[in-house]
Amino acid sequence: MFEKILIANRGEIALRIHRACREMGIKTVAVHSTADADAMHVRLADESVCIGPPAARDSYLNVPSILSAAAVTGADAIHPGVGFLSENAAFSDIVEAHGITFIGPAASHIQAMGDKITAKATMIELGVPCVPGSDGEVHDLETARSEAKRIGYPVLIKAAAGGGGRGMKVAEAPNELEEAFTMARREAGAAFGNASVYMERYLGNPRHIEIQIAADNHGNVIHLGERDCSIQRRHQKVVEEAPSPALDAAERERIGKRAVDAIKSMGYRSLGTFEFLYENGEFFFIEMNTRLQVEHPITEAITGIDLVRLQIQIAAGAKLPITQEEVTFSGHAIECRITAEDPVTFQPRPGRVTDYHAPGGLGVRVDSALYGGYAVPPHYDSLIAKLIVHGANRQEALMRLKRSLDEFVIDGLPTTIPLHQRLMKERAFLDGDYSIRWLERDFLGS
Ligand code: MV4
Repeated sequence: MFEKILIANRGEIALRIHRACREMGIKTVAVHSTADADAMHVRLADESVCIGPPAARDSYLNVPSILSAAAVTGADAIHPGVGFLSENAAFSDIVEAHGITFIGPAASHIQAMGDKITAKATMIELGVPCVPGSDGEVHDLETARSEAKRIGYPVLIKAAAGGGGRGMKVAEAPNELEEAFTMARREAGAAFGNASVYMERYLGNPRHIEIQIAADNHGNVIHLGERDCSIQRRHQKVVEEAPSPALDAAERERIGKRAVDAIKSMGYRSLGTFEFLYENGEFFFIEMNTRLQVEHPITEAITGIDLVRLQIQIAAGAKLPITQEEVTFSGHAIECRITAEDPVTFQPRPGRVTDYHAPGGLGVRVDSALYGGYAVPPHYDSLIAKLIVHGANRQEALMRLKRSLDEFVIDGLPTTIPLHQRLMKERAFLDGDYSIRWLERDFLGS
């Protein structure tokens, strides 16, 4: 097992990884920007190294700085967390080239899944159901026209390097195709330095359901059920729950097995997530994430498995400690992402926390790096806390969530707690009757 892990991240996720390391008897190295010198992840770590100025590109994305920090402290592994360098194949390659273990999948798998066209081609090959679409990249308008005609309108044009909705354009009818195709290519080129696009049938009202998998280096693979992440705004998830209110055990087992079989054929190792759109009882693969996810705690809640510990054990070469038959799903978990934003306009509003009280009690977990007196810096993602509740069933989880939100005190800056409190009174949410469109279209009305 590793003796010392460098955590190349910040905020609640850095803390989450630190906690797993501590329980495993592994020393931790925090890295931080000058803006994060008094951050909680720095305070708790065994050692810390300043890696640059506030801007992420000069610190949390500064590869030479992070490698130097690992060398100086003698870390034998690097955990990239989420975001930042977590899905950067070149980073994982260079880490490994320095004799340090990258806690994640092989660089080749990060690379392959990072290209959405390759990812989709791989899944089609392996029998995972995908959204009907173009045969790979669409190079020109003429091909776009013939492919759209074959697929059927409305169609969606997507960036191969995409994710997060950038470079994505809908064409409802043939007369919209030229503009959508041109705009998608331009946006993709500007955002990713890669203008290549592909096409899919546009699904109007799906749910976003993702399957968590874990694979070791010895060919053992399990799935840990699904998370329903349909409650989102502008491609930022707001609430996630597990299990999905839309699935039954038979559907879970069927799609879980498909994902497990695909992972086995790929020879993939580490944690991974299959993202699906789910509409009219059908799953359509869209993307695969090759990292730990922000919403992993809801899976931990219903399975009792520490996903970060598992990820570290896998990276160290261990076999999965359990088989699929030994995975049990218990109760229901919901996560609210609390951000330092105006709860109505969603404008980021960083500031100093004057008073802080986190809720507690049975089935309540708070993952946050906040403390009283802490100044939330303006340079990074506005996520400041995740409230995760677990109950014997969805009803109990909802009851606990409402109570915990009422108990949560974060004073000194606006947060989205009031938004979550309003959500908990919405019939559609309480009934689990929502799609990826619901929050923006029906609840926020924007
Ligand atoms: C789609 C789609 C509808 N039809 N693909 C958005 C980001 C990227 N990861 C995939 N996305 C979508 N792909 C087809 N063929 C709708 C979305 C989408 C979405 C997906 C998941 C969660 C939230 C979303 C919000 C808007 C659009």
